[in-house]
Order: sequence, then structure tokens, then C-alpha cells
Amino acid sequence: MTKETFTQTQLEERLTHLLGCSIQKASDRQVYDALLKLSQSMAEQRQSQAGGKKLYYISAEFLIGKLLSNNLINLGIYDQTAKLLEQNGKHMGDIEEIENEPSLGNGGLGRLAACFLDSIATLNLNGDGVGLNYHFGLFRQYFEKNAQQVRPDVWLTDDSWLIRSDRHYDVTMGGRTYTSTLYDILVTGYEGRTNRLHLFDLDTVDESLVKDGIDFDKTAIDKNLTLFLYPDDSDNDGRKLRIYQQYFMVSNAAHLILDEAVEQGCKLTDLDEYAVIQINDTHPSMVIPELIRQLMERGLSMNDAIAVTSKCCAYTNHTILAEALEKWPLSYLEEIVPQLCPIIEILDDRIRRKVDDVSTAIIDSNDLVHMAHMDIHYGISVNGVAALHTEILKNTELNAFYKLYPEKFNNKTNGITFRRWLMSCNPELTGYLRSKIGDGFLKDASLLEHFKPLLEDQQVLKDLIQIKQTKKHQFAAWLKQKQGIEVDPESIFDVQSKRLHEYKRQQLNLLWAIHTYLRIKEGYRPERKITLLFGAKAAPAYIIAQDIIHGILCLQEIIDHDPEVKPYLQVVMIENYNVTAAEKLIPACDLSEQISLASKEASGTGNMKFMLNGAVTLGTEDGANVEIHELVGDENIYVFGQQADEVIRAYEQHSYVSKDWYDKNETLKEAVDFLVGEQMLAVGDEHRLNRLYKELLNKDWFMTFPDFDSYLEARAQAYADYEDRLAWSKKCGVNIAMAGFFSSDRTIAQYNQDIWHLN
Ligand code: 26V
Repeated sequence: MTKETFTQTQLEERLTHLLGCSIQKASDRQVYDALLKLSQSMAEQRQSQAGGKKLYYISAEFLIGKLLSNNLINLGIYDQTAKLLEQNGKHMGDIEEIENEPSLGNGGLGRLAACFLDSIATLNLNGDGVGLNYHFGLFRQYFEKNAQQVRPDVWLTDDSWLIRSDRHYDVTMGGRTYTSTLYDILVTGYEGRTNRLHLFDLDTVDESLVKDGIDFDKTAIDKNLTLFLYPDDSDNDGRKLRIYQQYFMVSNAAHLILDEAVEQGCKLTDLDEYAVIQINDTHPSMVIPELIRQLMERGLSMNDAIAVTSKCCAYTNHTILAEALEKWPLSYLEEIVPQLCPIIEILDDRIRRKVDDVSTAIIDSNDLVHMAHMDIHYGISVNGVAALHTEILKNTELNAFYKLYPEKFNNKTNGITFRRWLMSCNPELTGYLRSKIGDGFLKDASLLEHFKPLLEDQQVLKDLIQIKQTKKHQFAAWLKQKQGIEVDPESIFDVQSKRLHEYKRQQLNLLWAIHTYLRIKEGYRPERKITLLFGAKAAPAYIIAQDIIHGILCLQEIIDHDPEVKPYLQVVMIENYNVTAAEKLIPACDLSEQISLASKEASGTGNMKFMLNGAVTLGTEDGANVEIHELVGDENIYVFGQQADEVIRAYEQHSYVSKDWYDKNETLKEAVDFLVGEQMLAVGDEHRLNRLYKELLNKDWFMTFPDFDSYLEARAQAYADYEDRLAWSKKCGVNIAMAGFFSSDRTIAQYNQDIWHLN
């Protein structure tokens, strides 16, 4: 593995050569293309030929985001390139704009997979990602009539990072055989090796199948298989398409794994010495029966195939929400992948003979196949993604399995790559930290703690305020240009950005905003203007989530037209929140809203990105918030709401009645009633607003009402504390200094040490 480094002149020569003209004369697009080619050729040289055991991280999602800047950073030529461009009248920001963002994921799970690939390569580990090449990423969101509208997200262009390979496999499903094509994206490590993200596709996929919005014929598998990430599964055709996608992904993965192992000289009964498979949530779970099937095709007995597969596979659980734990009807599998059914039945039968507790069966009495159950019985490891989440899995959700296999359960608290979420999105803060504590933390994030003692110096606190102001101004300019909305960088930026889901409780934040609006109308004047920023996409079939967006947009309009309130409160829903928007928004945030119902957010990773960029968390004791709290201490976080065990008990006892809370809390009642009051109805849709109102009043499944008062109190305290600017800056500094634990390099080192055992 040779690592190229350039002098400034050599870099200019290489670029000019690729361009065929001077940098000055080239267009931004030409410069982008040349930089893409340059980084690909540099990355190729960093591929390692060394063999040994290899990790396959199989995931239906890889939310990689734009790659250019990240790759330039990892290849060590970002600063040099930016300087060279400036000297030639070009700006890195403009070049970055050219690239389409590959949004091949929904949210945390997909972004985690992308961070992990970065860290695997950075730690010089032999590990590739395996997934699907969706032609359209997660839908593009825009707002019309105060409602979310969607259109396809076109990201594929001739100058994308995909490299078409000559690897093809035959995959039989639904009675037909399809031939796959493999595309690769090179994954650069920071001063590390280059690995690959393998994305499988079908040549026959036809983008013109998409007609109205994002609707398409879900039955034409040869044309639609990899059209969309996560096709709407609210109907049977949608659910079957998901099975087609999943099987296509894992069948190709199994072929690839076995071919590569055999190339290395592997005897198939020793496959576990050559390959380890991390199953990212249950979407890739069919890899277990498929690997067994392919091993038998290659001559192994069923016993041997099951034995060796069980030594290769490890499963990560990312949610305790029952509706998100996949269970496929056996009849669907019989229709689409009949070749797997006898194997799944044998796997189930073996467990039934061994284990009395039928709740752990793979095929239940309704003939539903529980994908997670298969993973747990036939894998080496089961991990949760934050300490609290893993405890809940062990003690509650997966307790029956924990009793059977305590040794398989382990925690791997999630992490984020600092290359993207600090160095790339916040060069100002990165530069400052380097000037104060040196470069060591870039390779070993735990060294960030060296920043903590410096927070005794008032100048450092002032500098941090200055950096935050810079990022707020940059964000304000970006938002103005993208969405035409002006925000005041002198106001507090209070941010909740993440997928829209009731358990994440954007509706609780909306109730706070209504409450605050009403107080301002009564004459209360906040000390400083508050800018409440939301970023969230709602699954098109998730009706209540759409209604919550509608509620937020209606309030935004009401406040925008109210000169009495506007100087004190502004609500902004950012359109099409994606990785690119997150990179602008997160460094600009003052207060980070992490307000899921305790026990429901497995980990969260946005919380870590905000913390690293010097925002203070306002959160429940949920997911990784618990660990943030432990690290920064009571002084540097605002915690409110019920505890996870109380919530779990309330669910078990069916004791929560939302109406009771509404009846006894005037302040809450007033905010909830506002949803269907005159003002909202004047700008909104009666049907949608009524539905949201009734949902809260009669159900409120994620218990916003009991946490309402403590939320108001904690938020008021945070705003009051913000006014002591230096004391607040110290809180921000402590958050930055203690964020090292959340580097995905740490997470990956732990996966490797406890599960993968790569060299
Ligand atoms: C999916 C679905 C789909 C059907 C409707 C309800 C529902 C609810 C939740 C989910 C999430 C599926 C798994 C997932 O994305 N989990 C996220 O994984 C992140 C990375 O580990 C973690 O930080 C987030 O807390 C967790 O929600």
C-alpha cells in the first residue's frame, strides 16, 4: 500500500493534466470531475492486497452523503486542494455543490453504516459494506399548502462515485432468474486503507416506471427491484418487493463472500476463519438460510453448512419497537424464495426440539417468520446500540433469548465519524481545537478531553462563542439561499432534526411552541429571540407523522404573520433534511432536542453530532443520552421526563390514560386545544388537524402529556442559563471535550475486539 503525497505544484500539475486546461479556465463541474478522478486513483493505490479474515457489513441502507470533501480529507489533500482552488478563483463550497448526495438510507441506521465504513477503513481493518444500488435515494421533500410533498430523489449521474465491476451473479426469485451487476464505491480511511462499498443492481431497472410523485408498478420486479430505498410497505405488493430486495441483496452477498473466501484458499467448513458477517438490523437476515443453501450447493452437508454459518453471523438490533421488528408471512417466502423455506423450517425445527419456550420460535403459530429470532439462534453475537438499549433487550424485549444465550449479548454504543461530523462540517472548530490541543485527537478522539482544563480560560470561552456565531451566520446564509427564509443569528438556535416519528416526539416540541406563542400573546417577553428549527421527513404512508409536519408548518405560518410574536419566536421547518443539510445545521445549534420517550430511542446518533459541535442537550434519559449525561455531568445537560423503567411499567400495566392528564393540566389543555382552534384551522387542513388532536387526546401512545410540565421547566432553565454567555460557553466546551467516546473508531474497535476478531 503506497500513500501518495503531493507538493502544491504536483497537485496543480495532476489536476491540470486531468482537466486538459488550467484550473482557472475550467468550469466548476470540470474541476469536480477532475477531483473525483484524482481521489479515486489515490484511493485505489491504498487498497490492501493482504488476505486474512474479512468483515462483510450487510445493510439495506448506507446513508453516505456527499463524498468529495470527505475523501479529500481522508486522503490528506483537503487543505491543499482548497488553497489551490482559491488561488485560481474557485471555491471548495461551489465545487461541493456540484455533487448529488447519495441518500441511500432513511436516518440513523443508514448513517451509522456509513460512519462505520469510514472507521473500518481508518482502523485499517479488512471490511467491506454490502448493499443495494437504489436508483432513487430517500424521497426529496418539499412543502406546499403547509404539507409535505414528495418527489423522487435523482442522484445517479455519469460522474457519480460508482464503479461498474464485471462481477455478476444469478439470483432466482419468484420463479425467475435475474442477473445482477455489482457496482463499487471506494471507501477511504483517514490516513488509512481503502475498502469498498459493494452495491448490487439489476441492469433492467427502468426509472421511467415512476409516474406520479414516487408511485410505480410494484409488481414489475425486473424493472423496479432497486428503484427505491424502502418502498412503501403499506400494501402486500410493497411488502413482497421488500422481500425481493432483501433476498437479492443477501444472495449476491453470499455469492461474493464464498467466492472471495475460496479465492483465499478457504475450505468451506472453515469459512468462519475467512469471513464474518454483521447483519445490520433484520433486513439482511435471510443471509443465514441463503448462505446455508449456497454452502450445500457447493457440496457441504446441511449439518456442516448450518454449523459454519452459525459461526460467521452476528446481529445488531436497532430498535425495540415491535412494528419495526420484521416478521414475514411464510406464504410470501414460499412464493418468492421457496428454496429457503425448507431450510428455515429445519432451523425452526431444531430450535423447537431444543428449547421449550415457544416464544423464541422462528416460525410462529400464525406462520410468521421472525427474522430476529433466526439471527439470535444462529449467530455468534447479539448487540444493542447503547447501554440502556442493550439492558432493555436483555431484561425485557429479548429476555427469553438472553436466558438461553447470555454469552451472545453485548453492547456496542454507537458512534459517529469525526472526519465528517467535525473536520468536514466544522473546520473552524477543528482548526481551533488543533491550535489548542494539537492534532492527536484526530486519530485518537479520547484526547479531546485535553480541551477540558482549557475551559477555565475566559478567552477560550469567548473564542467558542465566536466560532458558534460564525457557524450560525453561515447556516443563516445557507437557509436564505435554499429556502428564502431569514433567521437571526443572535437568537437561540434550538434544533430538533431527525426522522419524523411519534416516539421521537416532535409533537411535544410543537406543543411547547404553541404554549410559548400563547404566552407571548399574553405579554410575556422571552429574554432573547428563540429560533426553533425542525428538520424531518415523514414516511409517505405514515399519516400521523405527516399531520405533525402539517401542525408545525401551520404554526410557522401563523407566527410569520404575527408581528407581535415574530420578534421573540420563529419556527422553521427545513425542507428536505438530509446529510448535506445536517452538516450545515448541526454546527450552528445551541440547544439540541433529544426528547424521545425514554426506552424508545435505541441510541440516537444526532445527539452525538450536536454534542461534538458544541451544542448542549435537552433530553430524556433515553438511548445514548444517558451516556452523554454520565460523561458531561448534571451541569452540562438538561434532563427531563419519565425514566425508561417507569415507561415500560406503564405499558405493561396499560395504566396510561392521556385524557386524564389533559383534564388536570390547564396549560397543556390550552396548547392541545390550539391545534383545532380558529387560527390553525384558518391556515390548515381541518381533517389533518382534527386527526392529530384526537390522536393526542385519545391515545398519545408515546406519552407526551406526562412529560409536558417537566419539559417546559427544563427548557426554560436552559434559556435562562444561556444568558450567562460565558457559563453557557463552558457547557458547550465540556460537551465538545467529552465527545471523544462517541467516535465510531471506538465503536468499531470494540466490534472488532469482541465480535469480528480481524487482524
Ligand atoms: C423503523 C420503523 C419502520 C416501521 C414503522 C415504525 C418504525 C420505527 C422505527 C424504525 C427504526 C428501525 C431501525 C432504526 O433505524 N433504528 C435506529 O438505529 C440507529 C442506529 O443504531 C439508532 O441510533 C436509532 O436510535 C434507531 O432508531
